[in-house]
Amino acid sequence: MHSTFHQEGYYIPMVMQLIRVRLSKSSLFVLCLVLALSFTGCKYRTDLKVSHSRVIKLQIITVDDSWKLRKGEGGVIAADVNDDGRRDFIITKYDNIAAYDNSGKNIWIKQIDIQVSTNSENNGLPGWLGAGVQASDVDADLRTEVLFLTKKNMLHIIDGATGETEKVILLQHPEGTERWEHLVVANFRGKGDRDLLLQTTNTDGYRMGKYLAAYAIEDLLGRENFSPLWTRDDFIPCAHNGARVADLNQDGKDEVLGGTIIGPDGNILMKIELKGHIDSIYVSDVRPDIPGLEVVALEEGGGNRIFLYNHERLIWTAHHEHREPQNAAIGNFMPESPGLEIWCRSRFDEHQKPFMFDSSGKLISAYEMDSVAPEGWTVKGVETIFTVDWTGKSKQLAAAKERHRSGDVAIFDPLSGEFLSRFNEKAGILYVADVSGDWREELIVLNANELRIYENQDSNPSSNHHRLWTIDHYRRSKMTWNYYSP
Ligand SMILES: [Ca+2]
Ligand SMILES: [Ca+2]
Ligand SMILES: [Ca+2]
Ligand SMILES: [Ca+2]
Repeated sequence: MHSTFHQEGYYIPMVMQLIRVRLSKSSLFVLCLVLALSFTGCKYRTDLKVSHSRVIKLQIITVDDSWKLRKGEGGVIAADVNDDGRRDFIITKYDNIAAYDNSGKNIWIKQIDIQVSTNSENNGLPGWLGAGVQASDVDADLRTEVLFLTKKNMLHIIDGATGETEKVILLQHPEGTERWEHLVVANFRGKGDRDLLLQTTNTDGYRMGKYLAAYAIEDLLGRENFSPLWTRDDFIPCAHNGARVADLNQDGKDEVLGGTIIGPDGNILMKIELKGHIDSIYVSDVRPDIPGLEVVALEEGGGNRIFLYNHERLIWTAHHEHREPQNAAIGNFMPESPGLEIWCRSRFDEHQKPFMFDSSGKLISAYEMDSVAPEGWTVKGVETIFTVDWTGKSKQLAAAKERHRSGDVAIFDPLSGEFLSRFNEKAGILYVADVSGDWREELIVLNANELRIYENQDSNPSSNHHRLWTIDHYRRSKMTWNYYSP
């Protein structure tokens, strides 16, 4: 139990509990009973029918619950806010942003009109569950800054460790837009995290984030009349989430990822021929035999195709009976097959029929969710599907929550659909990242006013593996995700 904190006039009760749960097949019943007794107050129980993860640690961080809740508005990211080498948590909601350290202690909390939204096509970016926040050392003083936009079109840069405001900058936004709506710390000049990408949507009609502007952060910090490095008003974005950036060609500078790939100097490098719009977009080294990273985009409408491409060419397109892929998980789900596999959830509102392609675009798996989901799982299937390094083995798995309800969370094998672990939850938000530091990833669940972190304590078969945070596109993806593109 932590003490209480006073900050900015708020009184914030903090509770942090650490519970170790040991589960084995033989003692499952006894331990469920123990768990049920331990959690009488919050009616908590966990079920694992699994050999993958017999030992789970659950950390519960109680977050400020005085916030106004607007479903889907705001999100969660992990970042080392206070520079102690451990990942902390930033939670955003309507009119609020708060940071909790790795142990669960509140670092700071602010009531401010942060730019978060629900569906971007009606309300602008960052879209459902988009956190609308970035964290990095953007001025090279070896301290992390936290950056976010407000509804009054201000860019706030605050000191991560203290929450003190370093700079508030009024931005100019393009004609026909309401304000800048999405921000991504980027490296466009090869100087590291010293640049900022801004994105926004057209105010009228179906809102699409076609407006981009890139700034050098030192210009924003130091000049009265700063001008952008470049701007564009013709970016082809994913329809439902903000732009992502990654160094596709590994030349030390970031590209901006969408239906168009924009180079670090603002020029269009590549454009895919969409008939519909992009529902979901990802970046990874899907094809290790091709230099650099590849982008996966899922099309809604047109041919309902999956596109694999990079900064210079289309590698392939594929479809499964022209069924809408809608959401995906990209990972090493079949280690014996070269490269990464692409799992697609399918559109069906009920009775989803997922399918999977190998890295050459060949269909390798298709099944019905109803035949693999455990008893009582919603017929609406899964959502917020993250690839997860849970076991420490080369085969990756996927984590997701029950769709369209604050429900359970599960880890499943995308190849077979087998549900390996199910966690009894009321998950409003699911997020996956390595926050424990053993390189494997944890499941981070926002359940009402509790942030619940599930960690696999089973033996780690590759304990010398590099930390995932050292991979630039992992770090950027984990700061820039939303519901459609975890
Ligand atoms: Ca930290
Ligand atoms: Ca700094
Ligand atoms: Ca590059
Ligand atoms: Ca590659």
